[in-house]
Amino acid sequence: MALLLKVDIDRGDAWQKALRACLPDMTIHEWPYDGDPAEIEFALVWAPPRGALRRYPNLRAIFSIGAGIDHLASDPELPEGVPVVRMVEPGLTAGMIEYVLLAVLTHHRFMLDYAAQQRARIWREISQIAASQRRVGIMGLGVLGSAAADTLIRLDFDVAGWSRSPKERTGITCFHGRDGLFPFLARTDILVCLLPLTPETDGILDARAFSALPSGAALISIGRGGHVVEEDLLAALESGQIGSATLDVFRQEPLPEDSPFWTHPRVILTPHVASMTIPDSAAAAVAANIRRLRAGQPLENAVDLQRGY
Ligand code: NDP
Ligand code: OXD
Repeated sequence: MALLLKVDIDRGDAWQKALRACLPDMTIHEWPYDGDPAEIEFALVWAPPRGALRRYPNLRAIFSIGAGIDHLASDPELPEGVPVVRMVEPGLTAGMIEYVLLAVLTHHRFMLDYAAQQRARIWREISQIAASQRRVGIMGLGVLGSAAADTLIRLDFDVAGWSRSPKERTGITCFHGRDGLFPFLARTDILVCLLPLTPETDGILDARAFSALPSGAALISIGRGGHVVEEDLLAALESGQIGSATLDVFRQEPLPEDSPFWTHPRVILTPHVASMTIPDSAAAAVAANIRRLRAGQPLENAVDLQRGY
């Protein structure tokens, strides 16, 4: 039996090496695979073409290369009854902590303003605010949101989180559900979106959400581009309601050349790299789950496709 691997072409070798080290008995076929479909027992994939995974009659689990599984859930022809597992691995979490910290500190310490002042040769201090006075709000208190929140708490930021179900977390003011959304936004100076993209969260960052934030709030959008209504964000940036933004994910990726975000003076953007799955640590997580399945134990981090994450 074999594992089908579909990753970015330039990461194939690193993945092959990592998987061979953790699963020495597994045959690994890289996408596209034209051999016997019955051989494929596991798929480890990012964004397979619609219906492609239906070809494999003996598929026992689909592992997403990334934390998000919207690239799979959006396939109406995904094979039925085959569990889908999202990526949870320490390398991906560590990378996300770094990015959130970098972005929060960038806004907290006015780095966009100082960069503009530098270009204009202006020497001017902006009054500093204590981290304890800076209210960071994290949408999505899952694996990544919680890890980022814990790090920010250690730096003394005033952290709140918003999730679907109620939570109690030391040091985090927790809000949940639709009723909790607007009170959460109202107390958030720096908003970090780390939600999964689901029918419920699509377009959640719209004009109403932006106007619920304190004037001049910063946005860090690193969940999925579909969360943001881009015209509403541009309008909010124009009016100053959103003072600055760090954007890593977009409705259309790669971001079209004519997008106004490329040159917006109040925007920092990166090409969907807030964090990346690290083959060595991720292969270990996938291998552990395959061993679990083979031993008749439940898979870890299997998603609920109905719920969308
Ligand atoms: P998890 O599944 O661990 O956490 C998701 C969180 O979102 C949970 O707290 C969940 O609430 C909350 N949530 C889901 N739906 C709603 C809703 N309708 N209302 C309120 N809260 C909701 O995911 P991860 O932390 O592992 O990853 C989050 C996302 O980050 C991924 O889905 C992906 O889109 C994005 N990502 C982006 C990367 C990048 O490079 N830009 C890299 C990796 C991930 P509850 O706890 O109640 O279930
Ligand atoms: C993602 C990821 O889900 O890279 O975006 O893990």
